[in-house]
Amino acid sequence: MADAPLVGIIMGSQSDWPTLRHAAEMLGKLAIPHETRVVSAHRTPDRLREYADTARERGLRVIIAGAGGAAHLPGMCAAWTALPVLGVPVESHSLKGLDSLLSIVQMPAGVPVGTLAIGRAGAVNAALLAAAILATGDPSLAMRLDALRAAQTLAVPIEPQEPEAETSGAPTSGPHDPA
Ligand code: RP5
Repeated sequence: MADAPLVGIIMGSQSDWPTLRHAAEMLGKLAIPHETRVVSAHRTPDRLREYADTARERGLRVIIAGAGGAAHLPGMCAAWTALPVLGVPVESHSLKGLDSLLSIVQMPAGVPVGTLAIGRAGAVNAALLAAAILATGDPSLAMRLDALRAAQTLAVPIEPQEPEAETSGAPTSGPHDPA
């Protein structure tokens, strides 16, 4: 039987998956059990309440919530659970994710959401931050995280390489990938 998920990845729409899948991939690399769900603050408010309200008793320790535009999902999730909620602003078509970022980051005092960068970088870093939170009580995971960081360091070339000569061992594929 698969291990019970420790991290829940929720997203406001199926259209957010190309961004949030990067969080799932990083959790997979670190062998952290996780689950993925489409949960919309606006379109499925009851699903959100049920998800967040039962998250702790189901064994989740951290929630990664990604949404775009009027991105209320992370904040409303944090309203229903005291688990750490990490918000990923999804890049929107009209405002390039600035709307998502501002919707997620400006929480009122008392209901925190740890807000990451817009898009793919934010999704990857949300997974790494979730791993760091879990690693405070899991020495084996702490070692896996250290090993990943060491491999990432080794993969940074001293001199810039021509594109065809590049070999990427780092968890990110490039600074300009907006997804
Ligand atoms: C938000 O609206 C979602 O998180 C998504 O980023 C955005 C657009 O959703 P769709 O219209 O593509 O379903 O709620």
